[in-house]
Amino acid sequence: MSTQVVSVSVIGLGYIGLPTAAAMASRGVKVVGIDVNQKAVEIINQGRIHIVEPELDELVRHAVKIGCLRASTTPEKAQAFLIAVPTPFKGDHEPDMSYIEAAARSIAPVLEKGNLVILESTSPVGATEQLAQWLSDARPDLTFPHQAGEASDIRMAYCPERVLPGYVVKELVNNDRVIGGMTGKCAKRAVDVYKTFVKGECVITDARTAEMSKMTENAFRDVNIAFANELSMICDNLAIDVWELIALANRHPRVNILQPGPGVGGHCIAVDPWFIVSAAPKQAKLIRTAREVNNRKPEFVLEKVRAAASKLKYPKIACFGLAFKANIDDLRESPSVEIARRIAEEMPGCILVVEPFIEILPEKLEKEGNIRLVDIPTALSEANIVLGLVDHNQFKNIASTDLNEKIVIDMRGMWK
Ligand code: SAJ
Repeated sequence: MSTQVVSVSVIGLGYIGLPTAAAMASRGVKVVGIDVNQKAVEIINQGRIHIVEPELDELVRHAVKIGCLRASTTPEKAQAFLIAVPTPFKGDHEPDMSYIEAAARSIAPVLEKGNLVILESTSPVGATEQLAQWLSDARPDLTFPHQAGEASDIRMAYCPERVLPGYVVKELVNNDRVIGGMTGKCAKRAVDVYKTFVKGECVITDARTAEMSKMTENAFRDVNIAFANELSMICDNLAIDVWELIALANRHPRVNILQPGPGVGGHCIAVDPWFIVSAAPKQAKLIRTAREVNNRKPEFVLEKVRAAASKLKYPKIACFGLAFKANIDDLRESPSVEIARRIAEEMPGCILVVEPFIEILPEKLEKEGNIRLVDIPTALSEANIVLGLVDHNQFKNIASTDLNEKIVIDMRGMWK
């Protein structure tokens, strides 16, 4: 029988925590979001948002207005706790679990018998067991599933998200969810929480398989993008148009090659496969190589830019796009930002940047001191080398006649 979910505390109000909190709250669950960022807490309590994600502003505004969502910097009692904090990797590609550990320490004092703790952050296999250990270290008066199994006071589960930035509000509701309980009862309690707002199927498994499934999904994508990126470098060498080649090959009923680009960015695909590599270095050969191929792509782009610049007396390079993918403002781990920075470093005074989704340059580029953020017409009138890095809609609409006189290096196949 399902338990009615009345109150949930979401720890971490970022790109995943905030939409999840708002989605549950909009269905009448009393949600308290906890974040260490005081400014974000204030903004959310005003019914506004501190990140850019389509439709999220309206969802949060509504949830706060009906009195079901509020934010705080201090954890408080709830029926269920959902942890959605970042898991970056450390210098050696080992997952950095310090945010999860800090979240555990912060909720431990308010935990009560009967509570459910869900981990959503992308995590290595074994992370949920580790979280249970941290919580039990802090609360020896309570029992946890790794000690007491189905008889434990606290239920624990790992439930990864798989939403696509830019479509988070829709995908949160419609995607199927993997629900990995540390025991069967743990999984069932977690399904009750997700069923308050998820229309997709909630598929039950154990916590370790659920942890691995999240990393597997992103590694699958990384390997496939690496295949496209490797093809693009092979085709460059053989003077074949890779975009045409992929379109032709994809006419095969069982072939579906992804698109090459300047590299892989974002906070997920460029990060998560390393967790598999660091857990199983001997076996994860293909996954490691894919990461290396994708990481090398910006250097390939730079080689193209250097070759073009060497042909001109006064090269002026316009980089089109900084975001990690099309039609979003997110610059995290973006290969385009690194490419622009390297051009500014190697060819001072020669670089313009066009990024319609931002108003000021990120600190990393501002620091260079010689990069100008300009609009499309300015870039087209001043530059003699045009470098296409992100296929934003605004860029796809540039007329081919505007590019006639330029050296065009198109990493997204948008100006064919
Ligand atoms: N990219 C290419 N070629 C392609 C597709 C993507 O170069 O054909 C590049 C993009 O430009 C970008 C990067 O890959 O730099 C990642 O973009 P993406 O759209 O594939 O994925 P993300 O990082 O925005 O979101 C991913 C999604 N994972 C999968 O598709 C397996 C999303 O469902 C996950 O929820 C998210 O990671 C996450 O949080 O892990």
